Amino acid sequence: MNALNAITAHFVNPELIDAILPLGNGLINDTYKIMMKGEEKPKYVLQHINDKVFTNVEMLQRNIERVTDHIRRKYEAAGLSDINRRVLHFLKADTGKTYIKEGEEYWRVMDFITDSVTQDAVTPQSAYDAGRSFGDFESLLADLKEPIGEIIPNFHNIEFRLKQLDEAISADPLGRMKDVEVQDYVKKIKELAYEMSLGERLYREGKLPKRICHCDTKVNNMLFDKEGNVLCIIDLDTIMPSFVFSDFGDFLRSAANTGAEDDPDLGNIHFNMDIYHAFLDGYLEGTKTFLLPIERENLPYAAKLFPYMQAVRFFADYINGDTYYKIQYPEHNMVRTRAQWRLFESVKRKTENGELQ
Ligand code: GN1
Ligand code: MG
Repeated sequence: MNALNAITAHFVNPELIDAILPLGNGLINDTYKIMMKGEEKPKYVLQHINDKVFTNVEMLQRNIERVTDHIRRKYEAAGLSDINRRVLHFLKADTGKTYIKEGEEYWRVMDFITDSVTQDAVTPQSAYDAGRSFGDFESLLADLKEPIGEIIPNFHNIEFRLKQLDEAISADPLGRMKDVEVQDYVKKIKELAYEMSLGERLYREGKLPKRICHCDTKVNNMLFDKEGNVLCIIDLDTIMPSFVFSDFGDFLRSAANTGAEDDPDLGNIHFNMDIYHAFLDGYLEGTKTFLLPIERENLPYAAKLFPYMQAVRFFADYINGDTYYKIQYPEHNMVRTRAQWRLFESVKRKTENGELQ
């Protein structure tokens, strides 16, 4: 029995496993699909949990269980069909927990959602549906009584991310600060630091609440059915208290970008207004029972904040010597930084023109 089979054996009968194959392209965790003997479609998903990023695995799984149980109960009460394809379900291991520790490594297994696909691009129609889905997701969790831990403290706190960038600049382990382009990005980022920290200031002034958010609302963290309808929200690791800006802004960062997150050709990168408007309409519909005026008014700021914050995070990782994000080639984090910055500039210009409302 190979290593992956031995791990999976804590969750399912190993005699029935046919093959375990790579799945997806996340930047943090490694994911596999589990094929069972005599079945054509994958049955389960095996995931290695990156415990350098998610240091408290017990809290991580508790958060996810609370959220998925809560959503499942509401779907059941509403008499929804096909619930197993609409909300993730994690298997209990022979330890009684939804994860195991094997040596120094953590693993978990969930059901594979059949006949589903991920997409890297959206249409205005699917952007509207995504807005509804993430809005509904927040709305479903608005009355969750059990606490949800802040799994990565200060995850979307831009002041904290800027501080981490300062630390990277001081440490400069690979001497990357010698580069003129790198120095230029430091300058451009710092010039806008105060303006971009608006959310944290509103929070300190007691004007802006935190809510239970998904905090990684990239397009490829949704499953669609064959007809292109949103089926299920996945990648629940980063669910935590945050500003609604997280879910709104991070979705548009990937969905409204006409280029790739790491596009080396900056000419491909623009902020697509049709996607913005469609997503906004869906999101406002999904959140209408709770969204406050201060949250609504600042959604254009959120659209700007996320490419800015992601540029800061990729850039700090580049200066730190690529210790956080998986990279495919040595300059990858710098290419990502340029691409996110270009997107940020595009949104910023449109915000200043009054195009984002
Ligand atoms: C990471 O693993 P993945 O690709 O779902 C990151 C997000 C970033 C994203 C950039 C825990 O998400 O915050 O936006 O990469 N997740 C974590 O693509 O840092
Ligand atoms: Mg992901």
